[in-house]
Amino acid sequence: MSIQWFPGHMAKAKQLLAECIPLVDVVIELRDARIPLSSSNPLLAQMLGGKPRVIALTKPDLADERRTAAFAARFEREGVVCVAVNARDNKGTRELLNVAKQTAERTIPRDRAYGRALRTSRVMVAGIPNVGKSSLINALCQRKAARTGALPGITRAKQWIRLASGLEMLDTPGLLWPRLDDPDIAFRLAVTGAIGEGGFDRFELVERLVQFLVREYPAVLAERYSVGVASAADATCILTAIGERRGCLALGGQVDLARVADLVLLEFRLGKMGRFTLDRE
Ligand SMILES: Nc1nc2c(ncn2[C@@H]2O[C@H](COP(=O)(O)OP(=O)(O)OP(=O)(O)O)[C@@H](O)[C@H]2O)c(=O)[nH]1
Ligand SMILES: [Mg+2]
Repeated sequence: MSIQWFPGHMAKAKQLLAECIPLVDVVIELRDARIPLSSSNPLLAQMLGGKPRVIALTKPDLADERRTAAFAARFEREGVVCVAVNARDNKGTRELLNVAKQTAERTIPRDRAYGRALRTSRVMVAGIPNVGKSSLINALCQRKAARTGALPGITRAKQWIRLASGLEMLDTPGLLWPRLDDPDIAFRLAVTGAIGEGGFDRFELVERLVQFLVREYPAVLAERYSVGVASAADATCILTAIGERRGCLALGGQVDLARVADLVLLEFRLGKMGRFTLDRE
Protein backbone atom coordinates (compact mmCIF):
# COMPACT_ATOMS: atom_id res chain seq x y z
CA MET A 1 0.00 0.00 0.00
CA SER A 2 1.49 3.32 -0.92
CA ILE A 3 0.88 6.11 1.54
CA GLN A 4 1.36 9.78 0.98
CA TRP A 5 0.65 12.27 3.66
CA PHE A 6 1.80 15.79 3.49
CA PRO A 7 4.72 16.39 5.76
CA GLY A 8 4.32 20.19 5.89
CA HIS A 9 2.42 20.28 9.17
CA MET A 10 4.27 17.18 10.40
CA ALA A 11 7.56 19.07 10.19
CA LYS A 12 5.95 21.83 12.27
CA ALA A 13 4.65 19.29 14.77
CA LYS A 14 8.10 17.76 15.10
CA GLN A 15 9.68 21.12 15.79
CA LEU A 16 7.01 21.99 18.32
CA LEU A 17 7.53 18.73 20.20
CA ALA A 18 11.30 19.17 20.19
CA GLU A 19 10.86 22.65 21.69
CA CYS A 20 8.40 21.51 24.35
CA ILE A 21 9.94 18.25 25.57
CA PRO A 22 12.53 20.11 27.71
CA LEU A 23 9.68 22.07 29.38
CA VAL A 24 7.86 19.03 30.76
CA ASP A 25 8.59 16.53 33.53
CA VAL A 26 7.01 13.50 31.89
CA VAL A 27 5.59 12.55 28.51
CA ILE A 28 2.49 10.41 28.19
CA GLU A 29 2.99 8.55 24.93
CA LEU A 30 -0.40 7.57 23.55
CA ARG A 31 -0.66 4.44 21.50
CA ASP A 32 -3.80 3.04 19.92
CA ALA A 33 -4.76 -0.16 21.78
CA ARG A 34 -5.67 -1.75 18.44
CA ILE A 35 -2.08 -1.24 17.22
CA PRO A 36 0.19 -0.87 20.27
CA LEU A 37 3.33 -1.57 18.19
CA SER A 38 2.45 0.06 14.88
CA SER A 39 1.43 3.28 16.67
CA SER A 40 4.77 3.49 18.42
CA ASN A 41 6.49 6.51 16.93
CA PRO A 42 10.26 6.05 16.36
CA LEU A 43 10.67 9.78 15.85
CA LEU A 44 9.13 10.52 19.24
CA ALA A 45 11.28 7.85 20.91
CA GLN A 46 14.34 9.50 19.42
CA MET A 47 13.29 12.99 20.53
CA LEU A 48 12.45 11.92 24.08
CA GLY A 49 16.04 11.05 24.94
CA GLY A 50 16.06 10.31 28.66
CA LYS A 51 12.77 12.11 29.43
CA PRO A 52 10.56 9.96 31.69
CA ARG A 53 7.53 8.57 29.88
CA VAL A 54 4.51 6.44 30.49
CA ILE A 55 2.48 4.70 27.81
CA ALA A 56 -1.30 5.06 27.58
CA LEU A 57 -3.19 2.61 25.39
CA THR A 58 -6.14 4.54 23.98
CA LYS A 59 -9.52 3.43 22.62
CA PRO A 60 -9.38 0.12 24.51
CA ASP A 61 -13.14 -0.23 23.92
CA LEU A 62 -12.30 -0.92 20.24
CA ALA A 63 -9.50 -3.43 20.90
CA ASP A 64 -9.39 -7.05 21.98
CA GLU A 65 -9.33 -6.85 25.77
CA ARG A 66 -7.03 -9.82 26.34
CA ARG A 67 -4.50 -8.53 23.86
CA THR A 68 -4.55 -5.05 25.43
CA ALA A 69 -3.74 -6.62 28.82
CA ALA A 70 -0.97 -8.71 27.23
CA PHE A 71 0.61 -5.69 25.55
CA ALA A 72 0.39 -3.62 28.75
CA ALA A 73 2.13 -6.43 30.64
CA ARG A 74 4.80 -6.62 27.95
CA PHE A 75 5.56 -2.88 28.12
CA GLU A 76 5.73 -3.10 31.92
CA ARG A 77 8.21 -5.98 31.60
CA GLU A 78 10.24 -3.76 29.30
CA GLY A 79 10.32 -1.16 32.07
CA VAL A 80 7.67 1.37 30.95
CA VAL A 81 4.53 1.92 33.00
CA CYS A 82 1.49 1.36 30.79
CA VAL A 83 -2.19 2.10 31.45
CA ALA A 84 -5.18 1.48 29.19
CA VAL A 85 -7.46 4.54 29.19
CA ASN A 86 -10.90 4.97 27.75
CA ALA A 87 -11.63 8.66 27.20
CA ARG A 88 -15.31 7.87 26.58
CA ASP A 89 -16.14 6.37 30.00
CA ASN A 90 -13.07 7.57 31.94
CA LYS A 91 -11.92 4.05 32.75
CA GLY A 92 -8.22 4.18 33.60
CA THR A 93 -7.96 7.98 33.59
CA ARG A 94 -7.44 8.35 37.34
CA GLU A 95 -4.79 5.63 37.37
CA LEU A 96 -2.98 7.25 34.45
CA LEU A 97 -3.05 10.64 36.13
CA ASN A 98 -1.62 9.21 39.36
CA VAL A 99 1.14 7.38 37.52
CA ALA A 100 2.04 10.46 35.46
CA LYS A 101 2.08 12.64 38.56
CA GLN A 102 4.25 10.25 40.53
CA THR A 103 6.67 9.91 37.63
CA ALA A 104 6.83 13.69 37.18
CA GLU A 105 7.31 14.44 40.87
CA ARG A 106 10.36 12.23 41.03
CA THR A 107 12.19 14.80 38.93
CA ILE A 108 10.90 17.98 40.64
CA PRO A 109 12.91 19.52 43.49
CA ARG A 110 11.26 19.24 46.91
CA ASP A 111 10.75 21.53 49.83
CA ARG A 112 13.30 20.50 52.47
CA ALA A 113 11.09 21.01 55.49
CA TYR A 114 7.86 19.44 54.24
CA GLY A 115 9.03 17.23 51.36
CA ARG A 116 6.45 18.77 48.98
CA ALA A 117 7.21 19.22 45.29
CA LEU A 118 8.33 22.81 44.79
CA ARG A 119 6.22 23.36 41.69
CA THR A 120 3.33 21.66 39.91
CA SER A 121 4.02 18.91 37.42
CA ARG A 122 4.03 19.49 33.68
CA VAL A 123 2.90 16.63 31.52
CA MET A 124 3.02 16.37 27.74
CA VAL A 125 0.51 14.24 25.85
CA ALA A 126 2.01 13.06 22.56
CA GLY A 127 1.38 10.46 19.89
CA ILE A 128 0.31 9.77 16.33
CA PRO A 129 -2.56 11.77 14.76
CA ASN A 130 -6.10 10.90 15.89
CA VAL A 131 -4.92 8.58 18.68
CA GLY A 132 -7.06 10.46 21.23
CA LYS A 133 -4.68 13.01 22.79
CA SER A 134 -7.17 15.86 23.07
CA SER A 135 -9.98 13.53 24.17
CA LEU A 136 -7.79 12.15 26.93
CA ILE A 137 -6.96 15.64 28.18
CA ASN A 138 -10.66 16.53 28.18
CA ALA A 139 -11.41 13.36 30.16
CA LEU A 140 -8.66 14.19 32.65
CA CYS A 141 -9.77 17.78 33.20
CA GLN A 142 -13.49 16.90 32.98
CA ARG A 143 -14.38 19.64 30.56
CA LYS A 144 -14.10 20.26 26.86
CA ALA A 145 -10.86 22.22 26.96
CA ALA A 146 -9.33 20.87 23.75
CA ARG A 147 -10.90 20.46 20.32
CA THR A 148 -11.34 16.85 19.17
CA GLY A 149 -12.60 15.18 15.99
CA ALA A 150 -12.88 11.95 14.06
CA LEU A 151 -10.27 12.91 11.44
CA PRO A 152 -6.52 13.25 12.03
CA GLY A 153 -4.94 16.71 12.13
CA ILE A 154 -7.46 18.43 14.42
CA THR A 155 -4.88 19.84 16.85
CA ARG A 156 -2.38 22.01 14.97
CA ALA A 157 -0.74 23.96 17.78
CA LYS A 158 0.24 23.37 21.38
CA GLN A 159 -2.23 24.07 24.14
CA TRP A 160 -1.59 24.16 27.90
CA ILE A 161 -4.48 23.04 30.08
CA ARG A 162 -4.45 23.28 33.85
CA LEU A 163 -6.18 20.57 35.84
CA ALA A 164 -8.05 21.27 39.08
CA SER A 165 -5.14 19.71 41.00
CA GLY A 166 -2.83 22.36 39.50
CA LEU A 167 -1.07 19.90 37.20
CA GLU A 168 -0.41 21.35 33.77
CA MET A 169 -1.01 19.30 30.65
CA LEU A 170 0.25 20.05 27.19
CA ASP A 171 -1.83 18.95 24.21
CA THR A 172 0.22 18.55 21.04
CA PRO A 173 -0.43 17.94 17.34
CA GLY A 174 -0.23 14.35 16.10
CA LEU A 175 3.12 13.27 14.75
CA LEU A 176 3.97 10.63 12.16
CA TRP A 177 7.41 9.72 10.96
CA PRO A 178 8.73 10.57 7.51
CA ARG A 179 8.81 7.12 5.90
CA LEU A 180 6.18 4.43 6.18
CA ASP A 181 8.13 1.70 4.45
CA ASP A 182 6.44 -1.28 6.03
CA PRO A 183 3.14 -1.89 4.17
CA ASP A 184 1.59 -3.68 7.18
CA ILE A 185 2.28 -0.75 9.48
CA ALA A 186 0.99 1.67 6.83
CA PHE A 187 -2.21 -0.38 6.52
CA ARG A 188 -2.77 -0.50 10.29
CA LEU A 189 -2.20 3.24 10.70
CA ALA A 190 -4.53 4.08 7.81
CA VAL A 191 -7.33 1.71 8.77
CA THR A 192 -7.40 2.92 12.37
CA GLY A 193 -7.58 6.55 11.22
CA ALA A 194 -4.10 7.99 11.81
CA ILE A 195 -3.51 9.05 8.21
CA GLY A 196 -5.52 11.84 6.59
CA GLU A 197 -7.97 11.13 3.79
CA GLY A 198 -6.26 11.43 0.45
CA GLY A 199 -3.08 9.92 1.87
CA PHE A 200 -4.05 6.47 0.64
CA ASP A 201 -6.37 4.70 -1.77
CA ARG A 202 -9.57 4.09 0.18
CA PHE A 203 -10.74 1.10 -1.85
CA GLU A 204 -7.36 -0.61 -1.64
CA LEU A 205 -7.37 -0.01 2.10
CA VAL A 206 -10.80 -1.58 2.54
CA GLU A 207 -9.83 -4.55 0.36
CA ARG A 208 -6.92 -5.14 2.71
CA LEU A 209 -9.23 -4.77 5.68
CA VAL A 210 -11.55 -7.43 4.24
CA GLN A 211 -8.58 -9.73 3.66
CA PHE A 212 -7.42 -9.19 7.23
CA LEU A 213 -10.87 -9.94 8.65
CA VAL A 214 -11.40 -13.06 6.53
CA ARG A 215 -7.99 -14.35 7.56
CA GLU A 216 -8.03 -13.54 11.26
CA TYR A 217 -11.69 -13.21 12.22
CA PRO A 218 -13.46 -15.36 9.63
CA ALA A 219 -16.95 -15.18 11.17
CA VAL A 220 -17.16 -11.40 11.48
CA LEU A 221 -18.19 -10.32 7.96
CA ALA A 222 -20.66 -13.19 7.60
CA GLU A 223 -22.26 -12.25 10.93
CA ARG A 224 -22.41 -8.52 10.32
CA TYR A 225 -23.48 -8.52 6.67
CA SER A 226 -24.90 -12.04 6.08
CA VAL A 227 -22.59 -12.66 3.14
CA GLY A 228 -20.67 -15.77 2.18
CA VAL A 229 -16.95 -15.39 2.87
CA ALA A 230 -15.11 -17.87 0.68
CA SER A 231 -11.54 -16.65 0.68
CA ALA A 232 -9.58 -13.49 1.30
CA ALA A 233 -8.70 -13.31 -2.39
CA ASP A 234 -12.36 -12.51 -3.03
CA ALA A 235 -12.31 -9.11 -1.32
CA THR A 236 -14.05 -7.34 -4.22
CA CYS A 237 -16.69 -10.10 -4.45
CA ILE A 238 -17.30 -9.85 -0.70
CA LEU A 239 -17.64 -6.05 -0.95
CA THR A 240 -20.03 -6.42 -3.90
CA ALA A 241 -22.17 -8.85 -1.86
CA ILE A 242 -22.17 -6.42 1.09
CA GLY A 243 -23.25 -3.64 -1.31
CA GLU A 244 -26.18 -5.74 -2.53
CA ARG A 245 -27.26 -6.54 1.03
CA ARG A 246 -27.03 -2.93 2.15
CA GLY A 247 -28.46 -1.41 -1.03
CA CYS A 248 -25.33 0.57 -1.91
CA LEU A 249 -26.30 0.95 -5.55
CA ALA A 250 -25.34 3.46 -8.21
CA LEU A 251 -27.86 5.02 -10.62
CA GLY A 252 -27.76 2.10 -13.08
CA GLY A 253 -28.55 -0.37 -10.29
CA GLN A 254 -25.05 -1.82 -10.03
CA VAL A 255 -23.21 -1.90 -6.71
CA ASP A 256 -21.40 1.34 -5.87
CA LEU A 257 -18.13 -0.07 -4.54
CA ALA A 258 -16.84 3.30 -3.33
CA ARG A 259 -19.93 3.64 -1.11
CA VAL A 260 -19.52 0.09 0.19
CA ALA A 261 -15.88 0.81 1.03
CA ASP A 262 -16.93 3.93 2.98
CA LEU A 263 -19.57 1.97 4.88
CA VAL A 264 -17.28 -0.92 5.82
CA LEU A 265 -14.45 1.38 6.90
CA LEU A 266 -16.79 3.52 9.00
CA GLU A 267 -18.39 0.52 10.70
CA PHE A 268 -14.97 -0.99 11.40
CA ARG A 269 -13.69 2.29 12.93
CA LEU A 270 -16.82 2.67 15.04
CA GLY A 271 -16.39 -0.83 16.43
CA LYS A 272 -19.66 -2.08 14.95
CA MET A 273 -18.07 -5.32 13.74
CA GLY A 274 -16.48 -6.07 17.08
CA ARG A 275 -13.21 -5.38 18.86
CA PHE A 276 -9.96 -6.02 17.04
CA THR A 277 -6.26 -5.82 17.75
CA LEU A 278 -4.29 -5.73 14.53
CA ASP A 279 -0.76 -6.03 15.93
CA ARG A 280 0.58 -9.36 17.05
CA GLU A 281 3.20 -9.80 19.74
N1 LIG B 1 -14.02 4.57 20.89
C1 LIG B 1 -13.22 5.52 21.39
N2 LIG B 1 -12.98 6.63 20.68
C2 LIG B 1 -12.16 7.56 21.20
C3 LIG B 1 -11.56 7.41 22.45
N3 LIG B 1 -10.79 8.50 22.69
C4 LIG B 1 -10.91 9.28 21.61
N4 LIG B 1 -11.75 8.74 20.70
C5 LIG B 1 -12.14 9.29 19.40
O1 LIG B 1 -10.99 9.39 18.58
C6 LIG B 1 -11.10 10.52 17.70
C7 LIG B 1 -9.85 11.36 17.79
O2 LIG B 1 -9.80 11.99 19.04
P1 LIG B 1 -8.91 13.27 19.32
O3 LIG B 1 -8.88 13.45 20.80
O4 LIG B 1 -9.31 14.42 18.48
O5 LIG B 1 -7.47 12.74 18.82
P2 LIG B 1 -6.10 13.54 18.76
O6 LIG B 1 -5.02 12.56 19.06
O7 LIG B 1 -6.15 14.75 19.60
O8 LIG B 1 -6.05 13.91 17.21
P3 LIG B 1 -5.18 15.06 16.46
O9 LIG B 1 -5.27 16.31 17.25
O10 LIG B 1 -5.88 15.17 15.14
O11 LIG B 1 -3.80 14.51 16.33
C8 LIG B 1 -12.38 11.25 18.10
O12 LIG B 1 -13.41 10.85 17.22
C9 LIG B 1 -12.65 10.72 19.51
O13 LIG B 1 -14.02 10.75 19.84
C10 LIG B 1 -11.84 6.22 23.21
O14 LIG B 1 -11.36 5.99 24.32
N5 LIG B 1 -12.68 5.31 22.63
MG1 LIG C 1 -5.87 16.70 19.16
